[in-house]
Amino acid sequence: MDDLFGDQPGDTGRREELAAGAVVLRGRALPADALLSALDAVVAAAPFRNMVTPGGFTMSVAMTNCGAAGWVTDRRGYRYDAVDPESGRPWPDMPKPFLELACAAAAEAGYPDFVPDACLINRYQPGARLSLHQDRNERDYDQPIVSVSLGLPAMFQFGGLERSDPVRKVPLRHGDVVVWGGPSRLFYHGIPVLKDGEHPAVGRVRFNLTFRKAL
Ligand code: MD3
Ligand code: FE
Repeated sequence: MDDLFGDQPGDTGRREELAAGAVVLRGRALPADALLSALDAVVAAAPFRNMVTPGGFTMSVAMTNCGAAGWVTDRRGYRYDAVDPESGRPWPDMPKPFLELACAAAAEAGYPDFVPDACLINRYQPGARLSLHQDRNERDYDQPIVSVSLGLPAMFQFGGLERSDPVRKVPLRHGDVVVWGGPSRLFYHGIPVLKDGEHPAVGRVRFNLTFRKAL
């Protein structure tokens, strides 16, 4: 199997069961050229911004969205909105390479009917972090979340259904795709401070795309 991907790092093409319902598809987003060009187009229409939490903290992770709904936070709370609050316009359409990858990965993981309507795009520069949280702003927790990592590697942390549950660490690298469904859908998770580095194709940054059925 790995022979088919001779130009990619060793574990590409491998499928790892991280936890009940959580599947990593190593290197599933490679080659990432079409995704990265589509990302540029989304960001040109809806630039990255550091949003403010309801508690008044500016997030170190910069975010934008594409699709029918986008995840936003401000002093009023967390929610999905059809409109980019910075521009007053709808979020950019979900690019075809995004949608195709998300649907194919979900189908491989056992969710053949998954069609995302929201894609939250996170940008981590060295030093950025995302503290332990659950994703609970979506309507239907029976729908999985598909995440795609691009650029610098990160040590992803995930626990269980309680904030106090023990945490496991998993490296997520350029091209890795993870499908979070079933019991893992509401697991606490986060990204500790991103280490500095330089990715040959992406630069000094990590992007994460999370595909959701929000509405
Ligand atoms: C486990 N993003 O956007 S991706 C987020 O790398 C988020 O930017 C992280 O957490 C990132 O909400 C982690 C992996 C991930 C995404 C969603 C999940 C893991 C998840 C939802 C439920 C359980
Ligand atoms: Fe999350």
